[in-house]
Amino acid sequence: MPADPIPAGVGIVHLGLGAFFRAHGAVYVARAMETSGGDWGILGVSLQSPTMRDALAPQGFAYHAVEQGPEGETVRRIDVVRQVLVAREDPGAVLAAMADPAVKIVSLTVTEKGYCHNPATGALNPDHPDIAHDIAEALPRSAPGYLVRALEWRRAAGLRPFTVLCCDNLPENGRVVRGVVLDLARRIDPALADWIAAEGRFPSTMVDRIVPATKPEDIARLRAQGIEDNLPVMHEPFSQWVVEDDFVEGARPDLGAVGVQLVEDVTPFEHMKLRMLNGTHSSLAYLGYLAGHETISETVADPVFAAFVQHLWQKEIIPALAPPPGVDLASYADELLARYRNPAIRHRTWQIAMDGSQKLPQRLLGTLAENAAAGRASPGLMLAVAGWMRYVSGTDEKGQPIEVKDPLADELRARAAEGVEALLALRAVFPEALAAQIAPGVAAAHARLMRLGARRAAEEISGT
Ligand code: CS2
Repeated sequence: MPADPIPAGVGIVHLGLGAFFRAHGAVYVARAMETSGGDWGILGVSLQSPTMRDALAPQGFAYHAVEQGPEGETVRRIDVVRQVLVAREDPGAVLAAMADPAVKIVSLTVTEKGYCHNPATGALNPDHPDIAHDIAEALPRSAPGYLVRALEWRRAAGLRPFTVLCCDNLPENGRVVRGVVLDLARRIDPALADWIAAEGRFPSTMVDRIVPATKPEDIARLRAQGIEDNLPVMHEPFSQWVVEDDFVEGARPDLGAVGVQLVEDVTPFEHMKLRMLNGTHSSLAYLGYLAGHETISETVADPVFAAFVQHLWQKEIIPALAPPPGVDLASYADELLARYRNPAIRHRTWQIAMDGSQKLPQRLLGTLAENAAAGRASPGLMLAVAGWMRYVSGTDEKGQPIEVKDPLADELRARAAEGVEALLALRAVFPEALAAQIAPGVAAAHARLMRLGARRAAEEISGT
């Protein structure tokens, strides 16, 4: 079966080798190997583009992770990636690597849209063109397709499955991936689905580190210090990884030795992080962008938005959350604001604004639904949703075009032209009952936003 043996020492295949995993999971794995050993080298896979492989191959797949704190930078060389494959060029080689007996874990950061699911329900979208392809053809295109076909190879070879370790910002991410994989497997071979259901492991994880896209000036700054790197990663000092300790045969790096929190139930951590961090990140991204702010640190340096984000936490988000064991949510919010303020991190509002249709449900709409059920007002979250609606219309407050990146961008623009109701009728994002509940509030927030602009509308809410 496997045509080319994988490099020695590989124990993990990672799908979607982007900046985030290189600055987060890969750093933990490298430190765990330094501390406790083990064959946990990483074979990275890019599903589409050869950029990562072409940048890293000439430097033996090692790269630099640059910690950017308010007081300066610390550079660390990470040498844990052993090879990078480009799935589109050679899907068979990727399946062979995933089916190699040495591989115990397949981790993923393929972004929210990479799971080909319905963001509002979490279920597989069988009409997704890549999923339709992957049901019919043995060589897949989608991330769920790679997981299912590689598991099929392993079953045929009499191997145990690998652990699927999702590292994307989805609520109960392990359960979402398990559901998507089982649904796809059942459409291909029900016996395969039964085997995965019985033998497979899909621990949920909460991942956190702010990792803005690497800019040409970052590469030039390192070069000026004598460090040559085609594609380093920039990240903040903070890092957190909470993982459900549920791996096939218990096989994993010694993550506990390097600060990963291994827990039985990750759900309260995920809810806290997705709603408090990502929820306010998206709110600040849409409203901050519309107000003319380029980065998150610029946005919260504006006192109006600093007050607005604190209003969101204190009045609208924290009241709907159950804190994880041992966590004080008010202190967590203070820490988040300090992280957002870090001026060394230039995280563009435009970058975070991407793929809103895939992000809104878990970041904003869950809180909105719970507040509505509890009779709590959510004027700030309604304004954030209205900000997204104005953003996806493709025109900013000065009449300038916005480059909207979203898998549904065309549909969003068309609906935005029709108005708030047409956007609320998009069932991939807004469940019917929630849409009805929030319609008056979002319409009013949208009207204020159009009349006052994002900054003054935010100011009105937090009373600054
Ligand atoms: C951000 C996240 O781009 C985005 O949508 O909200 O990437 C965020 O920086 C990370 O989740 C932080 O852990």
